[in-house]
Amino acid sequence: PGTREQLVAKLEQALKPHRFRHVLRVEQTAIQLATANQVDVEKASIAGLVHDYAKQRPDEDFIAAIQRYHLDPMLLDYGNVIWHGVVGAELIKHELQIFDEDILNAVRHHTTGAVYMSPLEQVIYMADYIEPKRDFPGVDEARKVTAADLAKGVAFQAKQTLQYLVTNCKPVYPKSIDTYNAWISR
Ligand code: DGI
Ligand code: FE
Ligand code: FE
Ligand code: FE
Repeated sequence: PGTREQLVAKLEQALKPHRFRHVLRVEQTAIQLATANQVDVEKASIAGLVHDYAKQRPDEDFIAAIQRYHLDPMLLDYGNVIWHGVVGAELIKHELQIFDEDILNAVRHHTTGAVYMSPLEQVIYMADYIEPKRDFPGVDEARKVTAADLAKGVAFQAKQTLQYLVTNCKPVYPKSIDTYNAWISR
């Protein structure tokens, strides 16, 4: 994988400037959450940097990867919003040579969450949601809840996201519902 500087350079190439700056903010937020929750800070940095690596890839790249890596064909019913994490992790593994499964799972689950999330996965899921430039109703509450209790932050995001999706008539990826059910009682 090389040094952080080499990784940052690859991300700057792969992403538009606004998305690249988001990624740097997620990295910093992830480092803070990792420090507060006894999570490996270097893994948090790498996962924060790469979590949206595939966000700006064309649909054809994801469709090809779903076939090449034998991922669930049900994924074809969704789009970039779901693919850039779940399928993006495979692109990261093969193109950036990052093989740490905890980091790859943090990427896979950063949009929808998952029933089981390691502390690193929770850190990335929350850092993406509350990085300093995020500005949506409830984000300050999300920051407070997450600072007090990381798992409660996960539950908060799962509930808010599901509510947002239903209110706006967006299709809900089954894993998003599983995440809600698994975390809401925490
Ligand atoms: O890539 P980012 O914008 O930084 O953040 P993200 O990957 O967490 O994506 C957030 C968006 O994903 C947000 O607008 C809600 C949407 N989303 C999350 N779960 C689902 C979903 N969209 C659909 N259609 N279905 C889902 O289950
Ligand atoms: Fe994302
Ligand atoms: Fe997110
Ligand atoms: Fe993101």
